Amino acid sequence: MTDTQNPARQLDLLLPDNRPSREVLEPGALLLRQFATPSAAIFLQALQAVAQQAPFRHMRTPGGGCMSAAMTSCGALGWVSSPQGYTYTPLDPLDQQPWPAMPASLFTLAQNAAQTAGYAGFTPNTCLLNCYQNGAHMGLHQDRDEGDITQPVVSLSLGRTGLFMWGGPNRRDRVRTFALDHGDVLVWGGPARLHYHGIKGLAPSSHPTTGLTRFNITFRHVMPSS
Ligand code: MD3
Ligand code: FE
Repeated sequence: MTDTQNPARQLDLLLPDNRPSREVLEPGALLLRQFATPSAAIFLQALQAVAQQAPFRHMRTPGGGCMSAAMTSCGALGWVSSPQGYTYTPLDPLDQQPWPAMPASLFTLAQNAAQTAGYAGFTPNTCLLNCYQNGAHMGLHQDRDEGDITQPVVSLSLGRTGLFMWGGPNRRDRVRTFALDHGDVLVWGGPARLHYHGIKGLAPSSHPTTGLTRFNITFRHVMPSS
């Protein structure tokens, strides 16, 4: 296939030899554009299977509000927000059943991405699935409920483009915004693991498969006692 026939090349998403691009955002943070695109349909199927067992829901927040992104989890532990705070639980509070198992396709993708970024032996035991519709966003925050920050966080974006905000170790640090597209994978570890980040909103676009919806799947290793 020539470059002009390859849609990914036309968008400069692949390197000249057709490998996905890698962008070092800063030490410990790597953006693997299009890393998951070849198998994206499989990952969307896995997401749907999880959501069939543990539906997306808008969780309440300690501040008295409600998350504008709908969420669910899979794996041994699931992330839960409630008026009492943020925590990881072995049971889905909606039905008191264990969270769905992490689909092997997703576990393997996360492990491969981590390995590519230099984190061998990533063993995520929790996977948070976020669903963004028109108007949804996620304010600047740190991910620090895991108890183990020696392992990285891996995130997979699927569907409509999201506008990602990426700051520094302090809330007041300068924030950069960039687009996360279908198939893009981020790996954050080391010094970048506790940086502030969020989702400003969705791009004025739609995706051939998911329409106006954006999904994000994050993989983490949580200390079960935390
Ligand atoms: C940087 N999700 O679920 S993914 C989250 O697109 C979350 O739904 C966003 O932030 C989303 O907590 C952003 C990219 C991401 C995820 C985790 C990180 C960036 C990160 C953890 C530490 C530093
Ligand atoms: Fe986060």
